[in-house]
Amino acid sequence: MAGAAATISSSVAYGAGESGFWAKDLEDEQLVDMYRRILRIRWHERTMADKMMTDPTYRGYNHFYAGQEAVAVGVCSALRNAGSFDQIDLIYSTHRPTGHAIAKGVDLKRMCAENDFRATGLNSGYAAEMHIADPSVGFMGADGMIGPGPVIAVGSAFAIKARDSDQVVVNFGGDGTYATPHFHSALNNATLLKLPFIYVVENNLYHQYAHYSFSVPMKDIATAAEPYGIPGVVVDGQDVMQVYNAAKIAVDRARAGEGPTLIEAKTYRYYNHWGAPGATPGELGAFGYDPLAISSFRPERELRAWMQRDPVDISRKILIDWGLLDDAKADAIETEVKAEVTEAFAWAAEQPLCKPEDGLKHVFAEGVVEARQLA
Ligand SMILES: Cc1ncc(C[n+]2csc(CCOP(=O)(O)OP(=O)(O)O)c2C)c(N)n1
Ligand SMILES: [Mg+2]
Repeated sequence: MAGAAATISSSVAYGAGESGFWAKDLEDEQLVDMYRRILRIRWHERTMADKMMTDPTYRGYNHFYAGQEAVAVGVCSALRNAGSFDQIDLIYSTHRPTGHAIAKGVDLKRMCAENDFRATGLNSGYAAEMHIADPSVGFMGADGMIGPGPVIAVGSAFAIKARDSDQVVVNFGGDGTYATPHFHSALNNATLLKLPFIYVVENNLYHQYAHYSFSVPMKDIATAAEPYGIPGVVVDGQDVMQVYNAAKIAVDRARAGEGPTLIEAKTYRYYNHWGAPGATPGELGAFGYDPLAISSFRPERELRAWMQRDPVDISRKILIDWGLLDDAKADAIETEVKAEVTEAFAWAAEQPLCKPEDGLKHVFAEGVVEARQLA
C-alpha cells in the first residue's frame, strides 16, 4: 500500500471482502456498541440543538456533528480506549468535538455539565464545547483554532515513540485544515520520524459556508499522502464498518512502527456550521437559511440526499443484516440511549455553575520540569 493512494471505494458492500475482515471479526457486543455510540452522539446532538432553540436558560452551544457520527465511532472503535495514560490511544479533536468525545468514551453527564458551564463539568465549566478535554480516556481535547491541532498531536506521537510505547495518536481535522501549513508539517514530520500517527480528515464538503473546492485543489484530500509515500485512504464516512476497517489497518500499521496514514472520510453535516440556525425543534438537521452565511450556502436537496445515507440507519441495517440485531432489539437500544441522554442533560441542569474566582485555576500545570527530559 505504501507509495500510492489506496482507495476503499464506496461500492464495497458492507464490510465485504478483505476490508471487511476485521469488522466481522469483532465480538458481537463490540459491533452493537458501535451502533449504541452512534445513537448516543445523535441524541446528544438533537437534544442539545433543541435546548438551544427552546430553553432560554441553557448556556450551551455546539458545532453540531450530526451526520458525521460514523467517522468518530468507526475510528475510535479501532483504538485502545481503556487503561492507564501510558497505554491508551490518544485522539486530538477540532472545533466540532462532541462526537469525538462521546466516541472515545468521555462521561456523558459531565460533558453535558461542561457544555452548560457547570462547576462539576469535565473541565470545571471553563472549557465548554470548544475546549473540552478528558485525558483519562485519551480525549486530548477540542481545539477552536483551525490548524495547530495536528502539530500538537504529532508531538504527542513523538513522545510515545521516545518512550517506546505502542500507543497510537489520531488527529481529526476538517477539510478546511488542508489549507493550513500545519496539515503538511504534521504529515512531513510524522513520515520522517515514522510516528504512530493517523490523520483523519472529515471531508464534509464545506468550511463554514464555503465549498472545500475553494481552498483544496484536488477532489480527494487523501491523495496528499502520495508525496510522502504513506497510505492515503478514501473511505465512505457514512458507513461505520468501512471507517472502522480503514482505521484498523492504519492502527495496526502505526502500532507495528510502520508510520503514519492519512484517511479521508467523505461525510456531511446536517446542521449549519455553528449552533442551530435554520433548524426547527424536534426535527433533525437545518434546512433553513443561516443568517451568518452570506447566502444559502448549500442546496437543500444536497442535504436531503446525504440524509438518505444516514450513519444511524446504515449501522442499524448492517447489524440487522448480519443477524446481530432485529428491529425490536435495535428499537430497545434507541430507547435506552434516549433515556441516558435525557438523564445526562437533567443531571447537568442541576449542577452548580462555575465561579469567576476559579477561572484561572488549571491554566498551567503545577510541578517540576527537569532540564532534560530525555536521557
Ligand atoms: C485559525 C482559524 N481561522 C479561522 C477560524 C474560523 N473557523 C472556524 S471553523 C472554520 C472552518 C473549518 O472548516 P473545516 O475544517 O472543513 O471543518 P468543519 O467546520 O467543516 O467541520 C473556520 C474558518 C478558526 N477557528 N481558526
Ligand atoms: Mg468541513
